[in-house]
Amino acid sequence: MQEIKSLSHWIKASGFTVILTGAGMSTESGLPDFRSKSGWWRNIDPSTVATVDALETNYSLFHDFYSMRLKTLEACSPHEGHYILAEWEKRNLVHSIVTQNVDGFHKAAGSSRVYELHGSLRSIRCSGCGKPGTVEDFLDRVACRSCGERLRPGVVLFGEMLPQDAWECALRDIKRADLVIVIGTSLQVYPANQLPTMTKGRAVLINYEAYSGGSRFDMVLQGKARDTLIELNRIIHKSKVS
Ligand code: BV8
Repeated sequence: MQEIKSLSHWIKASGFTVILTGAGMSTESGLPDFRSKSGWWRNIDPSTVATVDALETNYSLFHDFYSMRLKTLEACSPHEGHYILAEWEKRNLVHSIVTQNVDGFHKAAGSSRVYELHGSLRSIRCSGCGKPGTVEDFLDRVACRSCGERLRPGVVLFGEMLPQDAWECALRDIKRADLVIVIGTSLQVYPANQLPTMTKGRAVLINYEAYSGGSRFDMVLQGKARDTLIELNRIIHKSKVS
């Protein structure tokens, strides 16, 4: 496919490439995404569970939902696409990864400059004093061992601010990028969905479903993240040898 060949040239020519990923980056690891037909929100309204209100007034639903997410995560691991992105960072083909994902797979695959805009599912903390807790205590519904308050995953709930450092680093890198490659996201969630419009460089979208949003992209590749990254990596390796 000619477009994928052009993208491989853009990647090699770029002096500063930033990757922005969403849940579609991890579905081939076995983690459902959110808004696809088979996603988490298929029969759960996010505003009733991924909110501070749910944490405070409906802890059993909140706890059930995030316990299920944590148990699903334990059975899954990064796929070859995550490892390719980590290899590209080592080869200076990628500068950083901005992710909406809370699965920790980019770091687990070896990427080191990763900005987790929506936090991390496995980083449990007390909703009262903020002290760290363990996944085991959260799953067993053990209260905070310091203040007795409820434990929660360190994810950004709707209505919560994003971690300032991650947001600022992401914004700084995206603004500076020659090339931003957006992988596996419906771009429905603010303010992450504003990032592709903030780059001065080229913006490329790799997504399974057709994209109908407002952001302008210089290229849209409709396809799966893992297969597309494997093909891109093959072309880049081949051109390196020849
Ligand atoms: C904030 C909890 C203030 C963690 C999540 C009204 C209008 C507009 C905005 C708002 C509004 N009312 C409120 C808001 C703001 C709100 C928001 O955006 N709401 C939306 C939903 C209407 N945002 C917030 O509250 C944020 N905080 O704004 O604070 C502020 C202001 C300025 C600056 C800073 C702060 C906090 C956002 C909350 C983030 N937390 N959930 C959890 O449980 O995980 S959101 C949830 O959606 C996930 O975290 C996920 O990361 C995020 C984005 O979803 P995607 O990753 O895009 O996943 P999705 O399923 O949607 O799409 C996957 C795509 O991949 C699909 O297109 C699919 O086709 C594709 N795909 C699937 N498989 C593959 C694939 N592609 C390629 N290959 C594959 N194999």
